[in-house]
Amino acid sequence: MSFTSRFTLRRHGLAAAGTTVVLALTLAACGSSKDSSDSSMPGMDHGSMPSASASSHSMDSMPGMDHGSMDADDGLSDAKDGYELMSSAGELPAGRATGYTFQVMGPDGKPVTGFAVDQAKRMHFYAIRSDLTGFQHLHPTMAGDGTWTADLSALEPGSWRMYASFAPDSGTGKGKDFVLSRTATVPGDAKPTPLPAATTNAEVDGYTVTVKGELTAGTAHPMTVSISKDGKPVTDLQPYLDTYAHLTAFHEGDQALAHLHPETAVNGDHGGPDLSFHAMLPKPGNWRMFLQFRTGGKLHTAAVTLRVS
Ligand SMILES: [Cu+2]
Repeated sequence: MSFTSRFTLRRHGLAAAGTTVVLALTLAACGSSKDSSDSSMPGMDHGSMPSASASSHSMDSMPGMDHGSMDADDGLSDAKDGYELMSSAGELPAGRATGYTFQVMGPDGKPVTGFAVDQAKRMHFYAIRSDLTGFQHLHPTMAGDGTWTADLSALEPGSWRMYASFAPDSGTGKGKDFVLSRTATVPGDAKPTPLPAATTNAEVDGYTVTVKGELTAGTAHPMTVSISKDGKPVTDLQPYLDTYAHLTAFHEGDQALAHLHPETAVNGDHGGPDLSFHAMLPKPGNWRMFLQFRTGGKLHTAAVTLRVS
């Protein structure tokens, strides 16, 4: 899906919501019944918009495909629609860089070797510990037989989840986005870190990231991320993976993954300070969000806890 059509959808959603609010206020002013504020009014159903799915970013899909299934999109399963994430690496060493090797097995029982480029890469890989610390976002390399290797930085002891995000470019899964994951244990004395409290600000490398938006589970909402430095708006964001910000969020407790896509079109090395997202988080609770952006050739990763009601 292009940025243009995504933007159009968002504009449509905002317009519909704005209309509804005005309508509700008008009815209330006329002394109408409580029904006027019923959230089931036409135009309020953001969840039905095609771009609502948190991890679905391929909209040129086949008819009949189910973009609305949240269970299939939380990234917690190792298999979906005949595709399976396979790895023999159930245990990984602590405290040093290590490779995580895996394959995606297709419905035909063979490793998939053909993947579509999405956000500049054929495979996106994430690692997170069960307490939502230690986030890593990597782009593994594939050998000819379909074996991928993700070069992980040092891991702390504990229980980890490894996610592969990809779209096959042939077979029954062609054009469909998958996020599959497996757990891995890192032996040693695991010291869980309490999740930082929900907030709207985060600091990283001298930058301040501010998040604006009311988030409700299962409903798409506009969300704005603003980036400043030394109190001044940042306007020199460089493209990173075809966007000005890459945003991944993990749910406290079960490590469900949501991938949010900026709607702001990319145009050279002068992005910012405001980035618009279509935020769709499938479950209520706390989400640890990792926002990655690039300036001066350097990648920054800000982490912020979001409360979703
Ligand atoms: Cu990636």
